[in-house]
This record gives sequence, C-alpha cells and structure tokens, in this order.
Amino acid sequence: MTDSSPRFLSDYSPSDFNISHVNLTVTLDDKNTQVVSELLVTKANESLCDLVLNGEHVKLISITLENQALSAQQYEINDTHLTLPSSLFSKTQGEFKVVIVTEVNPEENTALEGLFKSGEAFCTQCEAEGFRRITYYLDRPDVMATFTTKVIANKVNYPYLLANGNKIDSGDLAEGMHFVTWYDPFPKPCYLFALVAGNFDLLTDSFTTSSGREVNLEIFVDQGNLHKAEHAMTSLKKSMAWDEQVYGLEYDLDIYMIVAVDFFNMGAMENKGLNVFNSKYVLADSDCATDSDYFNIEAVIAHEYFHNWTGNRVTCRDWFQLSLKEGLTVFRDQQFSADMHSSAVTRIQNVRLLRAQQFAEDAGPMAHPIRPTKVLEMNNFYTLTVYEKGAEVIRMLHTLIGAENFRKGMDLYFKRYDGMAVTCDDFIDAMSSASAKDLSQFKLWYSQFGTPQINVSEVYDTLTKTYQLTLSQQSPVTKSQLDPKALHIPIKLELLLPDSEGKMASKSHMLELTEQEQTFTFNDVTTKPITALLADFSAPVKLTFEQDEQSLYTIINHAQNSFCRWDAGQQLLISYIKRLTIDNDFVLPQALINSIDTLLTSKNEHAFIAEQLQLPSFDEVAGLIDKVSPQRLVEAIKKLSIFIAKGAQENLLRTYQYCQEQGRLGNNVGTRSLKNICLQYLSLLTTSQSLAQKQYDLANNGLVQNENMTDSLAALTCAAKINAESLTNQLSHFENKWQDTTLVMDKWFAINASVETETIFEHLDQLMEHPLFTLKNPNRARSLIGAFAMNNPKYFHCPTGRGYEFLAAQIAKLNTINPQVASRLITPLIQFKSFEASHQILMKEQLVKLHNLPELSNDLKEKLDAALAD
Ligand code: B3K
Ligand code: ZN
Repeated sequence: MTDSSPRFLSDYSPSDFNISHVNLTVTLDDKNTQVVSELLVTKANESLCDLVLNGEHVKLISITLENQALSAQQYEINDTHLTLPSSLFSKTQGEFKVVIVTEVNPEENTALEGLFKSGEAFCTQCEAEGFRRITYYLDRPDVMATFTTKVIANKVNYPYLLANGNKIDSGDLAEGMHFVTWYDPFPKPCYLFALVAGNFDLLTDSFTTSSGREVNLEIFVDQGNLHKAEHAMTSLKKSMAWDEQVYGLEYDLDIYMIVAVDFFNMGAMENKGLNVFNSKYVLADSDCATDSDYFNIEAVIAHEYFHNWTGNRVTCRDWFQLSLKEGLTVFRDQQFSADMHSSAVTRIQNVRLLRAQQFAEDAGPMAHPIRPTKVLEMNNFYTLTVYEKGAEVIRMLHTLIGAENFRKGMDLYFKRYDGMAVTCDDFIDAMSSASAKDLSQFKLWYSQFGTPQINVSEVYDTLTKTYQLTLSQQSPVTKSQLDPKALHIPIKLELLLPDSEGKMASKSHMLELTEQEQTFTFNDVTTKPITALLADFSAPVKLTFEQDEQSLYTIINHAQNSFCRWDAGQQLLISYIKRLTIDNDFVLPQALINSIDTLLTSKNEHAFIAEQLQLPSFDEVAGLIDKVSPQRLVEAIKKLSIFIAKGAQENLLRTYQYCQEQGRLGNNVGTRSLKNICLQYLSLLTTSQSLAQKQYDLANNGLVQNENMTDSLAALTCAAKINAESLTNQLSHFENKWQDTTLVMDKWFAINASVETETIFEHLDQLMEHPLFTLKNPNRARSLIGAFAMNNPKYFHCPTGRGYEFLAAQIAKLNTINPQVASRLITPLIQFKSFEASHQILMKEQLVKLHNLPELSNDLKEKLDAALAD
C-alpha cells in the first residue's frame, strides 16, 4: 500500500528532524534480506513533534531508541509509516540514536523500486521514493546525511559488493559469506543511496582531474560483455573532461562506478559514486549497437555524470523542484552532445522530440508546469515537461543573459548552495544576481503550463523603409489555469534581404517578448524582408506566421541559421501533410521535388541533409491538427513520402549508392543516416523495393567489415513498413543470429511490433507467447508494447479499437507487475484529444475499463483520473 492522497507544493514545510549519519548493514538474501539501520537524529526545531518515518513493503523486526528496545505499544505502524511519538524523546538532548531492523524480499520486487534482483544481481533504485522500500526513513530530499554501508553476501555468488562512496573495509565471514564497507563523506538525500551485489566483469580505467587527483573508473557488466563497455568508458572520460573545461567542475570522490543491469525502469540513475544503468545505455559494439545507440550511451553517461554537481552536490528541496536538477542537467548534456557532434543536428533532434512528445504532454490531461504543484505518484513526474521543456527553459535563460553571465550564474549557484537542498527560485536568483538581469517575469515559466502559441504579423512600409513585426502570445486557458500571464520569451530571428548585388544577405536579431502583444520596429530596411523566426528554436513555443511557399524556400536556401533552414522545410512539409488530410485531390507541387533534388546535390553535411529529408512524425503533425483522423494522417504521410520517392528517385538512388560506397571506405555516421533515409523512400517504390533486402543481406554476409547494426535495422524497418515479402525470412534470420543477445532481441521485438500488416494482432499475440518475452523486464515490455503503440500508428489507431484494446490489456497486467512501466505505456491512450470523436470514444472506453481495475496503482490512478476528468 502507498499513500493515496496527493501532495501540494504549497504544503511544503521543513523536516522537524535531521539525520546526520546513517549506518546501514545489509545482509543480502533473495527472499529475506535483513537491513539494520542506525540513524543519528537531531530535532530541527524546538517544537514537540512525532518522528514519522516512511516505509512501504518492509517488515519491521525491531526498533531501539538510545539502545533501549521499544515495545509494539510504544510506536505506531501502518502500511506507509512508522511513528515514534514525541513523548519518547521529549527529554533527549541533542543527537539520539534510533536503530531499526527490517526485512525485505528482493525476489518478489517486480516493481523494481527499492532493493530488487536484476537477473542474478542485487541492485537498488531509490529515486524518487524507493528508499522507504528498503528501510524506515525520512524519505525526502531535504534530509541529507552521510552514509556508511556494510554489505554482506555469499562470496561465490556475489564477489562484488558495492555501495556509495569510498571502500573502507572488507573481509571474509563464516559460512562462505563476505562483507565490504563503504563510506560516503558527502551528505546526501536517501534517493541517491545505492547498493549492488553480483558477479560481474569489470572494466577499469582512471581519470586525472585538472587539480591532479586520480579517480578510479570502474564499469561493471554481465560476464562476457567486457568489450562492450569500452564506449561507455570513453564517454565517461569525455564527460569528465568537458565538465572541467566548460563549467570548471571536477569530480570529488576517489572512485566512480557504473553498473549495467538488464532490469531497470528507466535509463540510468546518478547515485553518488555508484551509477546504476539500464544495460541499454552502457553496452555497445558495432555488431550489436546502432549509431543512435552509441550517441545515446554517450549522452546518458554524460547526463548521469553531470548530475554529480547538478543534482547531487546541490540537490532539490522537495520533489516539486525536480526540474532544478533534471532540466539543468538535460541542458548540460545537450550542450555536451552538441560539442561532441554536429551542433545543428543535435539541436534538430532535441526539437523533434520536444515537438512530437512534450507538446503533446503539455496539451494532454497530465499537462503540468515544469515545477508541478500537485503530485500523487512522484514517478509520474519524470516527464518530458520536467526534463525537456525544463532544459528549454534553462536554454532560454542562457540566451537571455548570454554564455558568459550564464557561467557566472552557475559559479554563484554552486558557491551559494553547495551541499544544500534548494529550489528552482534559488537557481534563478543566482542567475539574476550574476547577470544583473531582472528575471522575475521569467520565473513564470516554472509555474505556467502549456505550449505558448505565438501569432505573428508583419507590415512593411515602403515610404519610411520600416518593417514592423507584431507578436502576440497566449498560453492555454483551462480550469486550472484561468488567467495565464505573458511570459518572458527570447525570440531570435533573421531578416533576409537582397544586398546591393542582389544576393540574399541575412541579419540576426534577438527580441524579448514580454507583453501579451508587442510590436517591434526595424528601421532602414531597404525592401520587405523575409523573416526566419525562432533561430536555434530559441523558445519552446508554437508559431503561427503565414509565410508563402516562396518565402519558405528562400529561408531553406539562404538563412544563416541551420535550424531555420531545416525548420522552414518542416513547415512546408507539414503544410502539405495537412492539406492531404483534408483534400484527397490536392496535387503536390513539383517545386518540392526540385528543392529535394537541390538538397541531394548540395554540399551540406550528410547528417544535416538526412534531417532535412526526414518528414515530421505522425505525433508531431497530430498535435497540429484539430480532431484529426489517424487513418487519414497515416495515409497523408505515406502519400507525401511516395510523391518524394517517385519524384526524386534518381537522385535518391544516386545518393544511396554514393553513401553505400563511402560507407565501405570509412565509418561515417552522417553518411549512414543519409543513406538510410534514402532507403526509406526508395523502398516505397516497387522498382527499388529490393534494395532493403540487399542491404540487409550485405550487412549480414559474415564479412566483418560489413557487419553493421544500423544498416541491418534500417533495412528491416523499411521492410516492416511495407510488409515486404522478404521480411519473414529476414526476421527469422535475425532472431536466430541474436537470440542470446538481450538488447538486440529488444530491437527484434520492436520491429515485429511495427510491421504494417492486417495480421498484426495475431502476430502480437504470438510474440507475447515467445519464450523470450516477459512483462517483468521493462525493456522487453516496452520493446513490444511501446513500439506497437508508438511506431505503428496505422494499427494502433485501427478503427475497430483493437489496438487500444491490446494496449489496455497489457497495461492491466503491468498494473500489478510494475506500475511505473504501466504508467509510462499509457501515454498514447490518454492523449486522445487530438483525434476525431470516434477514436476518442474507443480510447476512453479502454481508460474506463482500466479505471475499474481492482488494486489500481497510484501511478495509473493519477493519470486515469486526469484523463477521464478531461
Ligand atoms: N534521476 C534519474 C531518474 C529517476 C526516475 C525515477 N522514477 C535519472 C536521471 O534523470 O538522470
Ligand atoms: Zn537526470
């Protein structure tokens, strides 16, 4: 059982007790792990208060207070709390010691929160509120303590016993047991606690910090996987160096450990000195990982490493402040990725995710500000809004005050708050002091939700040579946001004008939109300019600006800012898709093909051309059309793809072959993405359909230099999209080849779930029965169920409602197995508002069914309540 009433930001009050030190002794056993927790507690204020500790799914064995055993009459206990009444320590002066002995059952813990088993290993996940599943504690981020952790387990099965901090002791015990003791000198909230035990392979390395300290780096992986940890190690060292160079931040312990496990609810966890990672974000070699796997591993390793300062050294006062650490750390990992790779392409990928997923969240029933005000299940708030929009808010700040002031602000933030648990306001105040900029209006980004809509109009006066842009902003008005205020929004733009020689020249500007409506005047503008708005996507907003096709093409060809060039193309493509959804007879213009031909023969970097060729996704466009028919949208996107494929076939083929040839000469990620986007188009045409099969065969012909997972998977994805004849054989070849490699089999399940075929539901049923399928492994569950709901819109939105029914049935099972995973997977069902009425009815039917489940978890309840009230 867990608490079933929501909590409110406005109810925050500091803890009545502090804990200075925790001494934990954990004796590991599959069913009966014993936890002895010795707490050094002090009262935080003069008032007489009960000591109320959180605890869930733990069995209390005994409590002693100041070495006196307490009898059951002396305390209160229920499913969620252990209360020591104030009378017990009314006379105690200063620090007092509480020793609590509990037992937990890791093997039964399929929710993967607290202490659980991942395969043969023991590991923990405590953020947000998992520590209370290990022992009774003040499980809140503003209670910070130093920890000593002694881990005891069987030596043969668990040769490695790990916890936070530095190793201070180890030794053998009777009956084949051994122990290791760790001490973490940095006071931390219990959500950063970690413990791991297992038999791993270990990759070691070291890093010398700029002040000359040597840090041991250790990556623990399942046996036999050592070579797959190299890329993670390189990424870690790059991250450590980058944080020193860019932010002057050094690592602080003598050891940094990462453990990769197969059973994990999310990507990774930044526990102090002992990160636990989903193996998906650690393991890679060129046979089994794609280019995007490599990219993501580097980004997640960096993200968790950067948390050591933004999250661990300075942490959150309460969970409503989550974006304090997550938005900021995502911004830092985005900066890092942009520095390591193409900054233009990295930015485009950030924006695609934001527009397709975060905008949908902000428009759906679970919309919340980046600093939420009301929470039932905290795990529901590790959202795209808190993370990605949170990062956009930090980016806007960076834009408004400039890079130099931003760095000064970061320095001040650490100077003021190192070792403390603070709020988003504290962060903005540090930025404001460092830059001398008034950021009071800017703070509204933390309390208002919804994607602001910005409408733009322009007037050019030939006589006065003035150009005026009028921008108006509107955030969504709803029951819970009756009167949204004007936000402080940086708008970067370019004015494109022919110069004296008739060539297009561009001038950049930054406007600060602070009013509901504001007019900006540009003087001495020789002719009516073409305006490219939102350079670098300077704010997370939706823009309405009527620009004709000609202007968009001009931006595509002449804007300085690569984001603007890409975005103008996307706007054009979106407008065509929209037209196709309402008008069957709409004839797509030849100009589009001409511009694609130009693109394909341009000298731009390959990765960037690939981005320009990529159509906006189903989700992104769905969010832009009111009450869209999903079937029509799928058809429209397909029609546009085929039109491009036919029109630009020759150049697509030529580019494809050129990239294929280049690929043989070297390993270029951008060239591979360009090749595979060409393949996506070409495989839609009967004349070039066989290319995908050939590519698959080539990538699997046993010659090491050709083996490449990116190419194999791209070929399979194309074949799945058109349900090619060769697909069945290829999928079974792939299955045979990779059946022993868990992460690759996840990819196999995902491709299977995305096949566009009438028989998909029978196929899904078979896949659920596959010997390697289990709902208990989150990656596996997501690779089948999530991939179907996200990547197979045609059948997920099948007009009979069968797709929705399938998803709901799996969520019902996951409700008891793993509520966090269930709650993540429900997203596409609750975002029904963008679809036409007939689909809304079918989706809601499933939501009502789920709402009636016996023992509905808080995770699902919170989302279903919101969705059904909508
Ligand atoms: N802080 C963790 C996420 C914890 C999620 C809890 N449900 C990973 C990260 O953002 O770095
Ligand atoms: Zn994070």
